Amino acid sequence: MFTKYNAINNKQFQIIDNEGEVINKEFFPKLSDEEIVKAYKDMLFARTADIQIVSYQRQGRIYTYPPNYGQEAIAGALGKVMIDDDWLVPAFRELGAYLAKGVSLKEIFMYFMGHENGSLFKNAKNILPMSVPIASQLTHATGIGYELKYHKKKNVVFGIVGDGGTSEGDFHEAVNFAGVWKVPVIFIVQNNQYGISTPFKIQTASNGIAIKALAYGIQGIQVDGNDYFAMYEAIKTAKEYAINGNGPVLIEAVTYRKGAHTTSDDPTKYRSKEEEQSWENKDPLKRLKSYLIKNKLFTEKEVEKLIPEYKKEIDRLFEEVEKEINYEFGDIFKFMYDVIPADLQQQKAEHERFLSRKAV
Ligand SMILES: Cc1ncc(C[n+]2csc(CCOP(=O)(O)OP(=O)(O)O)c2C)c(N)n1
Repeated sequence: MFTKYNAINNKQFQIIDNEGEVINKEFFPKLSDEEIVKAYKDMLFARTADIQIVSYQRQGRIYTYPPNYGQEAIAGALGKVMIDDDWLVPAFRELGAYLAKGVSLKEIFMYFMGHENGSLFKNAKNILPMSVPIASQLTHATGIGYELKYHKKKNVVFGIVGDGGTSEGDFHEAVNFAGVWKVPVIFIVQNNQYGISTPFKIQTASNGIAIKALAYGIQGIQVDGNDYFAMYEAIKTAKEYAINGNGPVLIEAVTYRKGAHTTSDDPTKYRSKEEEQSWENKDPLKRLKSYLIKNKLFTEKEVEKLIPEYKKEIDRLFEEVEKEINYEFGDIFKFMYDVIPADLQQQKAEHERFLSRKAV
């Protein structure tokens, strides 16, 4: 695959078109029909959860959330390739991958409700916490990769970052040293065209991100990030390549953030309806659904039946969290320092005064 699709010829790797038609039979993945249906269901579940979480935020029941919609094929494909022993070093916009790793939806809710236990990831092995300081996670990914290589382990690290994150120094440090040390790290850049309101064309003068792999002396490939099959095949091939001691791979997954950056952002301020519409045809769920329907693996009716079932389950879990979650005043000051510094003590005292006045 890397002979045909690589950073030098800058040819985007694709397997299905916008209508779900297979246009690249040579690389069609070896997945059973059941596995493909399951992949679609997982992506649909992630999207349904996303939409529900945004609505909880609008109801004032959750603080903030970075919607994933439009990007589900990347996390879905990664979730399928990744095994328990592989490491997931996430950013914050890959819900399907956390769920595949064993993170519970309840933990995700708690995280965005500002609760400590939201980062416990109790049943997930080999995962770091979500990383909001953009790209800082990638140096950890390279470090973990070093350990895997040192101990001759047969597993890999998946380090996730956005297009905006590639402009950070940490991206350079992480990818550069991964190349020098030839460690088994797959860097997946979710190029969703925006870093908040900054469009990709002013993020970098480079012709894409995959091409940057060349300068680091590593393998790079640009993939249609809205094509589940292409993402699956690219990630799987990259994993085999890295496990066989060939070093890291940089995957640029070209996609579109259909929603807002977070629930406190309004994308109508910086992008046009026409632009949004043009990406609508490339929607990853639509494309995979078209494939399934064409191949008689699934029907529109079945999809319509699934969504309310998923919603019900998601609401049930959210209501459980609302009942279980228990904040105590002072928690916010408690967990960062052994001895609370003077400025935080002052803030704590001020807040206590505020609450006592509010009580009167
Ligand atoms: C080091 C750092 N600088 C700035 C920010 C503020 N910030 C939060 S998200 C974001 C944009 C990230 O864009 P991108 O990496 O493309 O990821 P996306 O949000 O599109 O998934 C910025 C600048 C931050 N969290 N961390």
